[in-house]
Amino acid sequence: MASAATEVDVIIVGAGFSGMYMLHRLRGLGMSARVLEAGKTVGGTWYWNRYPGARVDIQSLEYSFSFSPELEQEWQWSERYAPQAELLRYAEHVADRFDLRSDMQFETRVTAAHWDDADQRWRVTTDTGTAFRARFCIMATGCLSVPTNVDFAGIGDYQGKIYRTSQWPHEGVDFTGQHVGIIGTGSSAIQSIPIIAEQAATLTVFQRTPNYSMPAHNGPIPEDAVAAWRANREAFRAQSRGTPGGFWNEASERLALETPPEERVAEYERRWQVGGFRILSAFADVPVDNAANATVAEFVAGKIREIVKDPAVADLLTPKDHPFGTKRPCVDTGYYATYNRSHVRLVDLRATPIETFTAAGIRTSGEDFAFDAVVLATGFDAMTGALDRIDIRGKGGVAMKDRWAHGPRTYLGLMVAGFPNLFTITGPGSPSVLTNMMSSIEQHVDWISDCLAHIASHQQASIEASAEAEAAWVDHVNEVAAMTLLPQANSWYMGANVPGKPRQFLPYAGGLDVYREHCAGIAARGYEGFELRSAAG
Ligand code: FAD
Ligand code: N01
Repeated sequence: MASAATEVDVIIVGAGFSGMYMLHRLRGLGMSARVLEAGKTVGGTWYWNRYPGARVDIQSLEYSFSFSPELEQEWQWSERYAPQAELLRYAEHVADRFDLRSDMQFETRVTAAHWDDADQRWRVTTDTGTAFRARFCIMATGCLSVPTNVDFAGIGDYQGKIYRTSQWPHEGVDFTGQHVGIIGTGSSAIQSIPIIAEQAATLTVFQRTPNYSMPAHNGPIPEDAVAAWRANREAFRAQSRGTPGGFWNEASERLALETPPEERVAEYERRWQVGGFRILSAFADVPVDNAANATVAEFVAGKIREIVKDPAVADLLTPKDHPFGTKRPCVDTGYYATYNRSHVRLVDLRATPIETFTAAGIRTSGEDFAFDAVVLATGFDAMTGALDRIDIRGKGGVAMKDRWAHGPRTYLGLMVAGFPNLFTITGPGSPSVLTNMMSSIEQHVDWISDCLAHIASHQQASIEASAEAEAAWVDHVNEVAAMTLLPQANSWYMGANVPGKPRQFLPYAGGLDVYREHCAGIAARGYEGFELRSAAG
């Protein structure tokens, strides 16, 4: 039987980095809050994604909270790109240090959130039967927290083991001596393939679309770099905040098409040697001009040809259907070189598609494969997936899913017209997944906190995005995306990886620096585009 609803000021859904920091800030405002989380502990992404090789692709010194200088001084990252276990330890440490768990409820999935216009409260229900009434509801449900439903024919008949990268067993998996297949060549696959190949007797990679990947050149962070960071952390953080990506990436104003070819290649080479995303910001015209973009695409293709010994395999691994950077590029350790190993095989699903799973393994149009285990690295229902799975109803009982039937509509990625007092952290229409997510999370949480403080100090009862402001923002998000090459790819940014999902560029491509200023201006002008109402209406 459902229990009586517990009353709190704010319900936060999700205990990843967004939900954790949101709770911390709400405590500072003196508001009561409860975090509801489906997983068993904090960490979100880093709790669920435990596949071999899982680690960040933004350097850890920047992919970490900046809100507490003390936290920063006491935490030491072991590597430039921290692995999943360390990120989870970090999340646990933050939870303990700021005593967050006492207001968190784990193994609790929120199933519905309904706005009650009469008493101006959200009614939140969960799969455990616990229910809540809250003035505010904050969705910290994650952009990449719901795996896609891949529905391969015959998958139920398969007798071997199936593992999803995003729901990896906590005890780990030992592939030693096994024949393993992996479907997908996105970031999760590209990180795990080299490590699975170390263990497995054979590894067969089923590729539908090749991705661009850059070397991480991972390793310990040099001590002098850590010392410099500690001594100047505020300046480093300010520098990151002033960038479009929320991390410092040596952005250049130079144009690829106006740079002599040898100089251009030398610049790509220098940045390739630094590793990670550095090559992305080599020239300002690469994200917006196909000819400029082709210069970096050809450079990376050359790298693939250099590393992969079999020219046919190198060719298969070379992206041809999307400009560089229009699908999230990957950062790897030894990915391309793994294909030089004799027990690793690449299968081109464009030439020979998967027809069905069988009891023994996978049948493509060309061949039958037998596997002890198959890994699904098939991605996420990004940005809207977690919200779609909650029955969210706003004013007049309107379902968010229906409002968003033709694609998500938000104001700033923060609020939705008709859904008062409901915020989305890194929601669709915000820079989010195009940035260092830690920077975007902190910016959103800080903005929401300031907004709630404003509401309290002005004795307001509710805030809601106006339909006009929302429509203008949606247009702006689309216009900005159209100025770039980003919509040219069939990417999850476009919703293209989920059958039936409306095609719309989901994040805001205008840059976190520009967006941050925009959000600050809106707040300074009395929350322009938002309707604030007192209890009397
Ligand atoms: P999440 O960490 O996704 O947390 C959301 C939480 O909400 C989850 O724990 C989920 O269980 C919970 N939840 C969702 N729905 C419900 C519900 N109905 N009821 C209860 N609980 C619910 N970003 C970067 O910037 N750099 C990186 O290097 C990077 N690496 C990544 C690697 C992987 C493998 C993945 C999948 C993503 C990566 N990201 C990266 C993006 C990453 O998701 C963010 O960096 C960040 O961790 C998001 O934090 P969050 O709290 O917003 O969301
Ligand atoms: O998922 P993806 P991901 N049959 O969607 C293929 C973050 N992240 O989990 O491209 C055959 O990128 C699909 O093929 P195609 C990061 O933001 C970061 O790897 O659709 N194949 C693709 O190859 C990232 O972008 C890190 O043709 C199918 C793959 O599966 C995001 O999370 C690490 C298929 C899915 O790739 C998602 O990454 C991990 C089918 N039916 C994740 N369905 C870091 O490095 C899908 N595919 C920090």
